[in-house]
Amino acid sequence: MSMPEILVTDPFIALVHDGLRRAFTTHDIWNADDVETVLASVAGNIRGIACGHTIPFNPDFIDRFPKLEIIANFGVGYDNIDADYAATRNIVVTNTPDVLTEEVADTAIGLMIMTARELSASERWLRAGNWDDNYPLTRGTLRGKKLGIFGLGRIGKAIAQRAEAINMEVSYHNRDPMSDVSYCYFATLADLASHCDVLLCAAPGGPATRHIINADILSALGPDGIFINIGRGSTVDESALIEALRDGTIMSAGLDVFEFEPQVPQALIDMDHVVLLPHVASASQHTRDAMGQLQVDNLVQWFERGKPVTPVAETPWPRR
Ligand code: NAP
Ligand code: 8YV
Repeated sequence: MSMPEILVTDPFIALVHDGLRRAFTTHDIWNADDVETVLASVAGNIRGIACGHTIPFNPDFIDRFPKLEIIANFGVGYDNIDADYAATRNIVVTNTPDVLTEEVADTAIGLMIMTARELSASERWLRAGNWDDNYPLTRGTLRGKKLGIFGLGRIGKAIAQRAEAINMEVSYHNRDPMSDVSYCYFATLADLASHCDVLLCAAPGGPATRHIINADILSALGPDGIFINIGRGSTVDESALIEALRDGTIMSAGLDVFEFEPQVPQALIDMDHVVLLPHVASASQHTRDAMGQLQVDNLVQWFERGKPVTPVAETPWPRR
């Protein structure tokens, strides 16, 4: 029997490519000289796609694959995929939840401490041979500070647990309050920002959250406020953030994600009081292997047993 044909859109870790090649006939476009030529010859036979964040899966792109059954994303965030449209075509979308939660939460806490205590800048100071002059005492501290989490989901909750362990008071904003936590809930992001000292975004991207962190929210956070983003860059109006950092509307920011990755505005790079990471929150070998295995498992389970492991909410399994 012939193996199902799978399109591979991104340069994944070896574990993913090896796992896919064992089970499927794979067509790679991430390294193709002419992607259009590859797509023209194989799109009609493609039944599954292994994707990352490089291609937007909008209706036009999805419709190029008439036999498509499943889109398996590498990552828990899938704002790159129009999952509502995929549902109308009976295509299952899968992501990689849970296996990265603890790693991302560790990174979020690390980024928050780095930002409040200027650890990147003080290391640059040492490397520049300046130890003879004491590094200036930091204005920022987490002592006695309140953490406001925008997006208290799997990752947000793991961050909250860690924040409690370092004695921060935690509150949050989601669209709806959660019944299984005792943290203070704010029905609006503006009220959360006014209440907290550190505003941390662990929310998904997509149209519902685009630019939700704007000049008004940053102004509500205030001149002693710190903004941390581990969620998605699209949630922030990056121009408004740059302005707020320039004019002291907020004190500082720690960013793992950006609006137009991999581009990082020069204005941010030129600022010494912000901490900038290249979207590495889940990027340990351990966690990326677990994500990759789950992506492969979703495709294999679908074609062997007709049952995805981790379908997203828009394309539940069994189908409604
Ligand atoms: P999750 O469990 O689905 O949590 C998302 C939370 O955001 C939920 O509590 C949800 O609550 C809230 N939310 C969603 N839309 C909202 C809106 N419009 N307004 C207010 N709250 C909203 O997802 P997760 O596993 O924690 O992952 C969260 C996100 O982290 C991912 O989508 C991804 O973008 C990002 N991420 C980044 C990295 C990185 O490398 N930096 C790594 C992994 C994940 P309600 O539904 O009640 O509103
Ligand atoms: C990955 C992420 O860096 O899971 C997510 O949503 O943003 C990260 O874990 C990304 O998916 C790999 O490109």
